[in-house]
Amino acid sequence: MSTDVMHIGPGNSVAELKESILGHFCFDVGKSPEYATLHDWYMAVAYSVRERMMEHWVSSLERIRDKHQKIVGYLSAEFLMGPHLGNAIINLGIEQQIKEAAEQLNINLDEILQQEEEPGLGNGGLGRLAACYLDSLTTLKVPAIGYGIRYEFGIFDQMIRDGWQVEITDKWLRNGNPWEIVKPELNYGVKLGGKTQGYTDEKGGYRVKWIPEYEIRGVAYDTPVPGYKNETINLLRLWKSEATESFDFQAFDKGDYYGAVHEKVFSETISKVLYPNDVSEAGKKLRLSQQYFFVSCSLQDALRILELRGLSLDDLPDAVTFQLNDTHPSIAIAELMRLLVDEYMVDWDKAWECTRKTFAYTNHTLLPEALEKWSLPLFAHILPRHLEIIYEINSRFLSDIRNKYPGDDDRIRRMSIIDEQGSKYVRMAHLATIGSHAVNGVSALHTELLKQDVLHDFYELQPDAFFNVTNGVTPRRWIKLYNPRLASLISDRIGERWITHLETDLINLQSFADDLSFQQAWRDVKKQNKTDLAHLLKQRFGMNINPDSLFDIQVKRIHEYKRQHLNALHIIHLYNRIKQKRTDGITPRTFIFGGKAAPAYYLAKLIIKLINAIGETIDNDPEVNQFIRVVFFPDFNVKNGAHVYKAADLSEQISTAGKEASGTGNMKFSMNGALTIGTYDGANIEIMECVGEDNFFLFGLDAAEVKAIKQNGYHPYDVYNNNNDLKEVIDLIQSGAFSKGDTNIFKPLINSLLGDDPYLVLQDYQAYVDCQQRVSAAYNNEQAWTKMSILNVARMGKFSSDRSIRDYCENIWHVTPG
Ligand code: 26W
Repeated sequence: MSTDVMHIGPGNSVAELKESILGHFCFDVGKSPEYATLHDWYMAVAYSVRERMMEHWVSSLERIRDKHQKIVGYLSAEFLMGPHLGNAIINLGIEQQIKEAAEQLNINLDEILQQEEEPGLGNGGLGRLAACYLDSLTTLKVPAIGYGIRYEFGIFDQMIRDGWQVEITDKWLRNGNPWEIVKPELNYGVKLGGKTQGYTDEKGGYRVKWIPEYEIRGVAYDTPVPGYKNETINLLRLWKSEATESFDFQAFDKGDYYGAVHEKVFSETISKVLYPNDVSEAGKKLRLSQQYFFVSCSLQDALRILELRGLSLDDLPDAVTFQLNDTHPSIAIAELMRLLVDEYMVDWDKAWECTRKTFAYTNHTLLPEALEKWSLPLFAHILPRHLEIIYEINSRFLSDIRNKYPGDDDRIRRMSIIDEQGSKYVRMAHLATIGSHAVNGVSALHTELLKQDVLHDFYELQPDAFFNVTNGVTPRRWIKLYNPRLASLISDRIGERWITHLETDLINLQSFADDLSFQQAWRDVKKQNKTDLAHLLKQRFGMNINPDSLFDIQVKRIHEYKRQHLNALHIIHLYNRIKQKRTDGITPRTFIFGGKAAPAYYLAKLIIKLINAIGETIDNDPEVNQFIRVVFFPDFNVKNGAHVYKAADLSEQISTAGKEASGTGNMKFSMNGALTIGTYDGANIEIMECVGEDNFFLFGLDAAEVKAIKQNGYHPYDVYNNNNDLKEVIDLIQSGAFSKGDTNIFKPLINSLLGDDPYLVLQDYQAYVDCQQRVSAAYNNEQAWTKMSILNVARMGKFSSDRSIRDYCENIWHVTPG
């Protein structure tokens, strides 16, 4: 279509926006404004804003059709996009006009924004990273498609009852979703189960056919992803599973009504719900089916686009690059081989070369329990043909290894895709590594550990295939949208270019670090943000916190390796000091926690209970709560993050060294003026290098020391016995002081700490408490603290996701930003 006729886009003046909102009210919401609910207004505003993306969306799609342009396909089982409306308004650059239009319509824009239910289609860091990356890809004008699953139920909503986490189903679609556009014509069949059959083709070659047990269908739901003020829109394409009609008909023909309905129910189950496990892999049949489902749809879609662009299969690696966001989509490697070899009759070697050139793999974790593996019987049951293909890939790969390292049988065992010690498994990280031309970790330390440890043999084989791309976060959402006061203060001094040029421009703030009036303005912003959070906690949960106290915040998934319980032990240490009237040097603090625990992760849930129990005890004790308070902010998610990062004085990044691959919350906090107390782990290290050691509170063992201490035999019980202060803290929990005399409830946690303490909480305890003492002292010097805070922000430019995406473009994808 000629693009001329497309110049029908609506204008962005206040009058036009107002008219558009009223128009959508009438034609889409279908109500008279008299009877409007806030949600009705939200829908009308959302449609009006979406409409303003459509013209550029269509022209951006034209670029995807340009055959000379390489497209990035970001394959991810999770996308934690956060609410769309506020972000779209910012990226389209229409905040002022929308605000005025809303005022003239007598509606409150903040209240409207609150109406949006966030699409919680992810667990934590990995899913949010995918969303930040889509923002940066689009802002950098790289044509990209995010491919994933349209879960009907995203991550559960968390409620706290009697201090315990309770999970509530996330019904994010119940009031409709104005951001997605269903594309019924974009649908693909996906086979599952059954068996394979060999046959001879017309040229006498041996071929294999897959005779599936089921076929389901994936339908595309597209959501526009706007770049920052650059008239570029990419797309997030999520697949919803449906029944294949032909199957229904077959069953109906046989008069098997129940069977047909059952088939339909089964088909729709595939995209029903997000697995709420962060880190630990579940090994469930449905999860493997989900992974295969979205990958298969996405690859078929990519091949369709290839054809649309007039290209052939030979062009695939130059036309598209697929990034595997962890191993969750790594079955794509076997699926592309299957498509090429079985369906397009490409010969194996050529298909393999094409596949390896097309894929790249990002690893997000070193924890052994998070490395995905599928038992052979389960795999064979769902994907019989893929298992054969994996065997073939493996046998060719291992024969290369045998040639290279003759007689090294142990190496063969270690590198094989199939784990054959005990029951057999397919190791997805090995498949992803072998089938990709590039493998990357997500922080400098993490990449080093990948090379030394988890993927060491692969690194030795092909050192040039390993890269580091340190994570980043988008300053559009995480500063401009969620900290508007700070954003305008920064822009007042250094202009607005930092929003898209964080690395080069933010540093200009440095020259104001000693400027007393700037410092005062800086403190005013923080104080207002803290007051906002205090109001919100009061209003929503009746909590009382004091904005004049130090806000010490830890928000992230609850996990032993992230050590929320170490934070809790420090709080009890302060509690003891206050009770013993040793309050010298105690700075008033509010400890704020937030985060979800995987529903089946008992110890994580017990940590939540402990935090709430300490909080409640302190609430009821005026002697203590004049100094400290502890609150647990329920249901931490992207939307709630809006109130949290900007209000922090201190950011807790206290994982056991070597365990947190990168962390991205650490970046959000520091960019918003919090100082970090942290271990030598993940991206903390690079943050500290950038902001300067003097502006960072480092404590505890480093990764090498953690490894050494574990090898030499770690005895947490001795640590406990040799440290009176620590002993008092642990004994107080055990005494039932926080559990109304119940001495049993926290036993599993205490037993774990005193037993083997796998995350070295006790070992790092004293260093942490001492470091917190330094924090308190530093906070009491207002000017020095403010200066550190300004320097933290000024020096965080590296951690923009724009920089990360540029790294991927240059080193891994070989794509030139537009
Ligand atoms: C199979 C179960 C499962 C589910 C999720 C295994 C592993 C995961 C993810 C890898 C968990 C995750 O979100 N990892 C986080 O990724 C972030 C983005 O790179 C990092 O910043 C975090 O350090 C890492 O924990």
